[in-house]
Amino acid sequence: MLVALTREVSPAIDRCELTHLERDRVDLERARRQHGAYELALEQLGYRLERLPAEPAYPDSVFVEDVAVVLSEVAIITRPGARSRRGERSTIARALEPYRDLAHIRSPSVLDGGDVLVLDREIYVGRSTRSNAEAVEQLRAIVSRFGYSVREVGFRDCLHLKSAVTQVGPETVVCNPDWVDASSFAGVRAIAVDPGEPSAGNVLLCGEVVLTAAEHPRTMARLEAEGFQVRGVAASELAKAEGGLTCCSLLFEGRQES
Ligand code: CIR
Repeated sequence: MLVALTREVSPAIDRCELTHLERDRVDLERARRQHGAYELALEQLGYRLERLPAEPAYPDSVFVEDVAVVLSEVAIITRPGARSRRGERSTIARALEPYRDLAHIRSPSVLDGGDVLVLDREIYVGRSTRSNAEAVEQLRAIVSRFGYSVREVGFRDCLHLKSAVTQVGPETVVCNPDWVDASSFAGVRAIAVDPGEPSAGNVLLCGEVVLTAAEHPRTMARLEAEGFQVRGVAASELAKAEGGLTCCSLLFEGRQES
């Protein structure tokens, strides 16, 4: 059973953290509608939705990806780089506990899940305002026993590593070459975003289907031309909060601990 863990958009989303964007009012109702359509798409793609209630005290709590990294062997609860987001962890940990052993990133480390790109047994961590070198070490100590390698990757001009690059298929990523150097990913083919769609490097791979933001039609066409099955969902409101498609869910195989 595949699970998609999501959380409703917080009524306080207008007070979200912003790093690279100017504040632009988020229409809460529209954000909720778009988020609901995203959840529906995940259900139609075979995921059982586990939806946490909105957290009025945590403006960015819809972006559940940043708070955990779920591998098949273990779920790592992160220590988000933004202080305002650290209170999001307890509810995510509780939701993941039935499915995985939990490990925790501890102070002085900070890590946002948006900086963690897992490609098979290689885990790439973007060094950012949200994720530091100590976190790379802690993550390595947690996952190396399961056969994962952890590598640090540089990037620029966007919030998270996965704002710039995400997986679209076996050994293939889509990326914005202005934000990340694709040669950082050994043995991986990189498809560049359309230059007019700088944020299009954040897509969500759901089995064989690549979920993309409908606002990026030219990159969608590029991916289709490369033979990928692509589905678009509107994601413009949460993009004002610097969130993309990966940010709004944690996807995993939902075997229960016995
Ligand atoms: C933040 O700055 O933390 C939120 N406003 C956006 C987080 C987006 N998450 C992600 O890219 N993984």
